[in-house]
Amino acid sequence: MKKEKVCIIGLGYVGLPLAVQAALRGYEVYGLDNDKEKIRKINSGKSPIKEDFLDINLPKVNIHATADPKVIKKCDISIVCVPTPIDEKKLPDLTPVKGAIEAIIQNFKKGQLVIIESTINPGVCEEMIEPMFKEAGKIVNKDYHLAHCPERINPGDPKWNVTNINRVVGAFDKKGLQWAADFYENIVDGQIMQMSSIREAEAVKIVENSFRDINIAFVNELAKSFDKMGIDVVEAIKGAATKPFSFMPHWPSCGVGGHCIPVDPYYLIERAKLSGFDHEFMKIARKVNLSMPEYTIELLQDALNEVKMPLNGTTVGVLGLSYKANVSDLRESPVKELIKLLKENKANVLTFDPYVTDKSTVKNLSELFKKSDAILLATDHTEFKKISSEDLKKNGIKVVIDGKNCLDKESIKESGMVYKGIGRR
Ligand code: SAJ
Repeated sequence: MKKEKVCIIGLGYVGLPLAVQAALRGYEVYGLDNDKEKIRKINSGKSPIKEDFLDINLPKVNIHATADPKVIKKCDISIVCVPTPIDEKKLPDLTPVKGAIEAIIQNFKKGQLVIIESTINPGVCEEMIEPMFKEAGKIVNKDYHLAHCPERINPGDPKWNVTNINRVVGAFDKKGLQWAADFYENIVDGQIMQMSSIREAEAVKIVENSFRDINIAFVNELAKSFDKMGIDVVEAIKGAATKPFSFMPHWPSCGVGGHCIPVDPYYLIERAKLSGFDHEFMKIARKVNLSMPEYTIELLQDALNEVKMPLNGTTVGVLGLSYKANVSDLRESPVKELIKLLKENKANVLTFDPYVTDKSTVKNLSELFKKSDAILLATDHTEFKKISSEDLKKNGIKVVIDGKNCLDKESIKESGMVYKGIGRR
C-alpha cells in the first residue's frame, strides 16, 4: 500500500498521540504546530507531554513536526486537533478551528480528506467549515472530502488511549466517510461506528460529556442536601453502585474543571438556542457545578466557626491546583475560584501541587502543613491520598476540608480535628 501522508494540525494531548499511533501503523506523518519549543522536542524524539504512551512510542517513530503550513499540501489527509475553548461569556470559541481551516485552504491539496477531531457543536461543519471552503472555491465531495471524528482522549488514563478507544465518524459523502473510517480502522483496535451524517457525529461528543456534567451535578446537589440531613453521600452512592444494572456512580467534589466537561455543554446550549430550543436542564447542571467552589468555602467557614477561628487572617493550605488527579492541567480548574474566594475573605493562602510546582507557593507538603491552620484538599492526586491524620495533627492543623472526599474522614475526626467533605460530615 502506498504510504498515505497524514498531517496532524495541533500537537497537543489529542494530536500528538494520534500522530504517533498513525506513524506506528505505517502512515507518513507530518505534525503542524505553532509552538517552536514543542516542535523541537518532538523532532528530537522527546514528548512535550507527560504521558506513558508518548514517552514509550514517540522515540520509535519519525514524525516531521513543523510550524510551516506548506506541509499540508504534501498530505493526503489533514486532521484538525486544535483546542475549542469557551470565552469569558461561556460561548464557544472556534478561532483555533477557523485558523486550521484557513491554513488548509491556503495550502490546498485537491482530493484531500479533511478530518475534524476538535470538539465542535452540531452544525459547525455544515454552517462554518464547509462554507469557508466554498468561499475559496473548493467544493466538498468534488475538490476535497470533509469528515468529523470527535476526539476521546482521557488524559492520565492508564487503560484507555488512542490505540483502543472506540470512535464514531461522520462525513459529507460516502467516499469521505469510508476513507475516514478506513483510517481509524487502521490505527484503532476498537469499534469505528459510521454515523448517518456529520451532524450526528458532532452531537456524539457533546452528548457524552453533557451526560457526565449532568450526573456530576446530580451528586453535587445530593451532597448539599445530605450535608443538611447528616447523610454521607459517598457511602450512599457506593451503596447505589452495588446495583448491578442501570446505575453509574459519579462523585461530588469542590468543582468540575478541565477542557471538556465544563466546556462542551455550552456548545450545545448555545447552538440549540439558535434553533429555538432552551436547554434548561443542562443550564441548571452547569449552575450547580459552578456553585461548588463557593459551597466548599462555606463548609470551611462553618468548620472554622466550630474552632472559633475567623477565615479572615487564617492561613489555609490548598492541596492541588490542577483540575483532576495526577495531571498538571490547570484549564477551567475550580481551584482558581477557590483561591479567589479565599482571598476575598482575607485568608492567607498557601498552595502546593506536585504536578505544578512552579505555581505552588511552598516547596512541599510538610512546609504547607507547618505553615497552615486549615487544609483544603482541592485535587485528589494519588500523593495526597496518603496523607495521615498524624501528619496533620502534629503540625497543629485544626480544620480539614476534603474537596475530593479522598482523605480518611474517621481518623481525622478521631484525632480531634474538624473534618468536612463534600456531602460527608
Ligand atoms: N469530576 C467530579 N466528579 C466525578 C467525575 C469528575 O467532580 O464523578 C470532576 C473532576 O474532578 C474534574 C472534572 O470533573 O475536575 C472533569 O473530570 P473528568 O474525569 O471528566 O476528566 P476530563 O475532563 O479529562 O474528561 C475526560 C473526557 N474525555 C473526553 O472528553 C474525550 C470525558 O469524556 C471522560 O468521561 C473523562 O475524561 C473520564 O471518563 O475520565
